[in-house]
Amino acid sequence: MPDRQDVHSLRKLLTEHRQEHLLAFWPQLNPDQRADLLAQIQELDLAAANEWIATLVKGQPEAPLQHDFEPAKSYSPLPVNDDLRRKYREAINLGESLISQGKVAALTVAGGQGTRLGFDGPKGNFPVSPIKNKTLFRIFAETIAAVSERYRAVCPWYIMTSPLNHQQTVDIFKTDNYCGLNPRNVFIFQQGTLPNFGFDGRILLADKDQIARSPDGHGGCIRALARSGALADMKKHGVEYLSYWQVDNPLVRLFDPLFVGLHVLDGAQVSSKAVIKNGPKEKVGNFCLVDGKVTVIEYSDLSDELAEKRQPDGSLAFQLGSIAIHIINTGFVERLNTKGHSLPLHRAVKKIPHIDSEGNRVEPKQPNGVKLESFIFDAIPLADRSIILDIDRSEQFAPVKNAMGEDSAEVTRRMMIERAATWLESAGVKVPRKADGSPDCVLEIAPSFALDRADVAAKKDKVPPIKPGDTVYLA
Ligand code: UD2
Repeated sequence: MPDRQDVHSLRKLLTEHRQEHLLAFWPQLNPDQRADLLAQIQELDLAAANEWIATLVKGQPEAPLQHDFEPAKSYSPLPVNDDLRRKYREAINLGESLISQGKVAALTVAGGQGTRLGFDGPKGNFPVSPIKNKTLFRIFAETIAAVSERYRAVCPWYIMTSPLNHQQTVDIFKTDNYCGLNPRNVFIFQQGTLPNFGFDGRILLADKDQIARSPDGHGGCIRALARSGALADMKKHGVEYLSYWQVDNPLVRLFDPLFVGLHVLDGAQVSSKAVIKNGPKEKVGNFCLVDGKVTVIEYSDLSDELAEKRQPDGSLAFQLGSIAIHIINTGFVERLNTKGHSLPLHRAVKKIPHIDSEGNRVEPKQPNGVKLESFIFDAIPLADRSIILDIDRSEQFAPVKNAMGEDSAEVTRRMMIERAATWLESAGVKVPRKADGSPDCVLEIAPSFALDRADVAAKKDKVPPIKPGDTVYLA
């Protein structure tokens, strides 16, 4: 039970920071609610909040640095000369060796709300595979199991959730028996949250005893990895590299030896996969060099002029799109934490449910405030070195983001079927196709059957003949 003095000094402090309204309903709260609210207020960093209010809530953030600003360079999907052929071979060998030694772990960020998809519950539980309706989590789990089997290695999986979906995520894994993985190798941890602000700089109340808060962005994983004990767990198990991806992409190639190997050979601390953008305005970050450092500039921050700029061959000047697939050194995560480096915050103007000064619930129809979040790609320029590997989109990137249209589950399923078809065709299997070129069958390849084309080629004899209209599941 908080004593009077505590409350008095807190009220004084809040008044100095123009946040005294957080105690407006104090007389109506019971002792538990009071203790809870007090703890929430004590956790606030009011000095930092003042700065955020000035620079991000009331003020407009600065435009990204424009001087010495040019497109970044990348490794191409396939080596283009003998030197690179040698280097790619060396990288694959090194990557395979590191994975076999258990030095690489998986890290999924899954703390987002998935509002655009309109799916109730953690997005990882969204059923997406074309025949078996496997969830995203299950596809990743089966992939990790297959990688672990291929390299005879322990491949731990760290999953970041947020208070919005943590318990549900844990329950899903328990109910699904960790999708066949050893629970000891699945570490589910929560990211932090940040308070939400009205446009006037006041922190919003979600209820009389609750400060409105939201997850601190996928960049929050840097701090959450340390705070949750995940980093210590990695250290204990000798993990040195994290294969990072977002929960929405079922085509992701986890534990990619080429990517791991190039990253390590080049002495990088954070590296990224990229796709060639499908147009100047595709909603992905742009890989740029700012003052010689690889930096991601969000699509909304790249001027139209630069977005449209072309090279002499007609291709986009800023063509490397960020798809949020990275290799991150655990030592780098540790360094960022010990140096107290926090990633910069970005503002997102949102409709934020809250209570008004009378205590009435408000469900705003128009944006009414600002949420703050940090982005993992802001860690890239903090690294001494960073490489980019350009990959073939149809092989590795098909995010489920929207209920309909672009990046919808329907498009993702189509891409999963198409990838299965090309893997089978490259192994010499005949796949029936329609007049428009799309597969005239529904195909699903389980990770236990194949992780890549080479696996399909090796198991070609196990594939039954495929007739038009067939449904073929290979496991
Ligand atoms: C992200 C990238 C975009 C591109 C695209 C590729 C940003 C700002 N943009 O766009 O450049 O790479 O992905 O698909 O990142 N998440 C958390 N905690 C949070 C917020 C998000 O774990 O507090 C996770 C979320 O669960 C998801 C991922 O981060 O796995 C991406 O979040 P998003 O859907 O908000 O990102 P998006 O699609 O706007």
